[in-house]
Amino acid sequence: MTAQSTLVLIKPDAIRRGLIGAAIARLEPLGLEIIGAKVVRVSRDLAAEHYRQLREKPFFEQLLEHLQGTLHDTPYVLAFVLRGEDAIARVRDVTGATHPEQAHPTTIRGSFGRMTASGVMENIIHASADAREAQREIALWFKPEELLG
Ligand code: DAT
Ligand code: MG
Repeated sequence: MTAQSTLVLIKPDAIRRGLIGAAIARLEPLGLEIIGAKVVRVSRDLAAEHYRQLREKPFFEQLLEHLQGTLHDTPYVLAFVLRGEDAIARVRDVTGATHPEQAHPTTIRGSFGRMTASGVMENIIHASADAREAQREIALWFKPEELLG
C-alpha cells in the first residue's frame, strides 16, 4: 500500500481543556510524518465548507460555532497533515467513534470526549474519514506550498 495523507484538527474544546498534548501523545506512536502544521483562525465559510455534508443536520449551526471556537473562547484550531502507510484508517482508529460515549475508552474521543449538558459534542479532534475526504480536506485547509513534498 502506498503512503496516504490525512487531515487532523485539534478542535477548540481540546485546546480550551488543555488536551493538545494528550491528543498528540496518542497520535505520535503511529510513527506518521508531519508534513503540515499550523494554527488556523476558522472563518464561518471555512467551517461550513469543512462540514458541508452535514449542512442539513439540526446541529449544523452549533457545529460551525464549535469549530470556530465561539463555544470555547478559543478562536483557533491546530491543523496537521500526517502522512504514512494506511494513515487515514490508523488515525481514525486512534481517534475513535464520533460520539464520545460510543468511542472505545482507549481512543482519544473515548478518553477525553464528552457530550455537554447543552448537547454540544466535544470530541476533541477531527480526522479525515476516507481517501476522498482526506484529499478534499487537505486542499481546503492547506496550500500546496505549506506541505512538505
Ligand atoms: P466524525 O467527526 O467522526 O467524522 P461526522 O463527520 O459524522 O463524524 O460528524 C462531524 C462532527 O459533527 C462530529 O465530529 C461532531 C458533530 N456531530 C456529529 N453527530 C452529532 C450529533 N448527533 N450531535 C451533535 N454533534 C454531532
Ligand atoms: Mg466526518
